[in-house]
Amino acid sequence: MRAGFVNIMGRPNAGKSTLLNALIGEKMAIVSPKVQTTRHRIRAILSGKDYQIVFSDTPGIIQPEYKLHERMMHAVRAGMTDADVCIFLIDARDDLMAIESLIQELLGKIRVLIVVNKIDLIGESRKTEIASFFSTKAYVRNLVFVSASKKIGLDELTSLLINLLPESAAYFPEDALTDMPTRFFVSELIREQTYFLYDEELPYQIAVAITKFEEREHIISIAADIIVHRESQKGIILGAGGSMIKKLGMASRASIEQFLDKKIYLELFVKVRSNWRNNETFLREYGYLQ
Ligand SMILES: Nc1nc2c(ncn2[C@@H]2O[C@H](COP(=O)(O)OP(=O)(O)OP(=O)(O)O)[C@@H](O)[C@H]2O)c(=O)[nH]1
Ligand SMILES: [Mg+2]
Repeated sequence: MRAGFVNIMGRPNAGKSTLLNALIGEKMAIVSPKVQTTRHRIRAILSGKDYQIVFSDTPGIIQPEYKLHERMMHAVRAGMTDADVCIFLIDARDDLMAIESLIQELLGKIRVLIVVNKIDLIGESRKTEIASFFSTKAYVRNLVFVSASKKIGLDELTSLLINLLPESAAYFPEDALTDMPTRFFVSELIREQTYFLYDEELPYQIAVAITKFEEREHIISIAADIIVHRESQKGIILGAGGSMIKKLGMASRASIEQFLDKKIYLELFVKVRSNWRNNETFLREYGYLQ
């Protein structure tokens, strides 16, 4: 039996959350075309007959501008030190020198498994170029090419990970997918929809707090607050005559029902919490501080 912890890190938009979902085969982490989608360290567990891999998806590495960002980078650093294997995920089109400096600056002596994602977007010559660039680097433990969204190279990656893990008993029950609460995933699924419904900067200014989660026999009754930090944003979230929040509610409900495999009743409220991204009390309340 082999078991251990694998951390997935990398720059925003590399496809970390897409990779986690593809490896687990379930939607565990929200994904969007915009950068900085993931804010928490998200644990998801893959169990087989003789192995268990506990993955952590982490926020993309950025230069912190707010307390929220500092907490996001805290989640990245926490994952570095306690993992058996550190995956550094890159976009196949990334500037390799920039990736190298980031790895060296961030990781010091920790060696990484470089996973090159989005190979569906590059040709053979770029692949050769990437392979030769990393072939001589001391910080590289292994190099693997995948496409997370097209599901290419994932079995090879999983086998390699199992081989890199120490011999150990499983850490979690075999049927566990995560050790995080359902409420967390529900709030994330609502937040995910905001990336698709609202323009530009607004999703970055939003937090979602679940205020009610009541399981009844045939339905789960859920209420959530959409937190914004200015009064003007409240109007945008609501939309003319409440049209946008209605869309948000419908799209969220569909994705939560799919995730929980149960009917849900969802109520959304908008609350203004001035400058919440820099306020420790609010960050704690919305789950960004442990
Ligand atoms: N073409 C292509 N696109 C991909 C692939 N993997 C992920 N993507 C896309 O890349 C975008 C970012 O994916 P995410 O999984 O949210 O990226 P992330 O690294 O988790 O981003 P942050 O959470 O913001 O750090 C999404 O639009 C994905 O659909 C891939 O293999 N090929
Ligand atoms: Mg992500």
